[in-house]
Amino acid sequence: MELVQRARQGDRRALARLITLVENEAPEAVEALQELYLFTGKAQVIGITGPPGSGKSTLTDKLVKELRKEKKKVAVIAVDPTSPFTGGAILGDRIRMSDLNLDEDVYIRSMGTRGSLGGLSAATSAATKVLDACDFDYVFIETVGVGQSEVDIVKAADTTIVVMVPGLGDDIQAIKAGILEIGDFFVVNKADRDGANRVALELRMMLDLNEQKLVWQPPVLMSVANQNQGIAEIVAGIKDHFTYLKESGELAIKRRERLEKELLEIVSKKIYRQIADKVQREGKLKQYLDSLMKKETDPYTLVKVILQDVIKT
Ligand SMILES: Nc1nc2c(ncn2[C@@H]2O[C@H](COP(=O)(O)OP(=O)(O)OP(=O)(O)O)[C@@H](O)[C@H]2O)c(=O)[nH]1
Ligand SMILES: [Mg+2]
Repeated sequence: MELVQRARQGDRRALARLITLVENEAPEAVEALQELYLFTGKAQVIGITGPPGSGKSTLTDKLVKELRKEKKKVAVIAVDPTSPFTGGAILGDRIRMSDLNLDEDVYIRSMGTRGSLGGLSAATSAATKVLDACDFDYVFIETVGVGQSEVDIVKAADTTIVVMVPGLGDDIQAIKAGILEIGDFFVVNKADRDGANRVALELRMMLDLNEQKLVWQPPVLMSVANQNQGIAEIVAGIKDHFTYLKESGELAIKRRERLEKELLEIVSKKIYRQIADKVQREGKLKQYLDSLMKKETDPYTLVKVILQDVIKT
């Protein structure tokens, strides 16, 4: 596919079009993803999540710049599950990272809700695949919040960073247990403010209670992102974690599990489409519904009939 070739050669407009294609599950997306699959698996995907305004974008911007010193190719997907595609927060991200947009080897993409949250995490993971296959060394996924929805989005990541800040009120109490489990490390940003040490200490204590069974001990780091403090340490931590994942075999396990889920999802979508198409094409759906309404049969019996019908053909 020409678009895939152009994107892989570094044509940014082709890359943008390719991502749009797979995000929207356009008909050509399958062909594109078929070709891209071979090239995936090299990038480290990093999820960055945390409360609104905690400094995730500022931090991401600085991490990208640090990695650019080593000439790494870096992509950022800024996800905002709460705002529509043209949301204000997203515009803010664009402005804050605008100087990075001029860099040929940095690619930034914003994403907002598209109907459902499930749709958003699917779009994020599709975009991640494209970027990985186009030889980006690092793909950051920034997503606001600390709830279940963010946890789902972050599942596409190899490494998850949870950003906290002092002054959230009942800070740590407000953190759900889930967030402790998804963090591969924690960054207490805005360490120029009072209470950062306490937040870090409390996090450490909660993690200690949690981690007896873990091989990887999630580090708690501090940063002042807007002053570029603590950034090199976080980059080192990101790399350490990837090394750990590879050497322990955990990366292979994670990726295998993800593939299993994906494969079964593709199969079930495909089967569903085939059956639904067939039932509708032959005008049988109306017939089936009529007999259901008349209580001539029940849905479970009908499902058997439908499946047998599909197997026959
Ligand atoms: N004092 C202080 N301010 C910071 C620090 N890091 C970021 N900020 C400021 O905090 C504000 C929010 O930063 P963002 O990077 O937009 O935070 P965010 O988490 O991406 O925000 P959302 O995406 O809207 O959730 C900005 O005004 C930053 O300049 C820090 O370490 N210390
Ligand atoms: Mg942001």
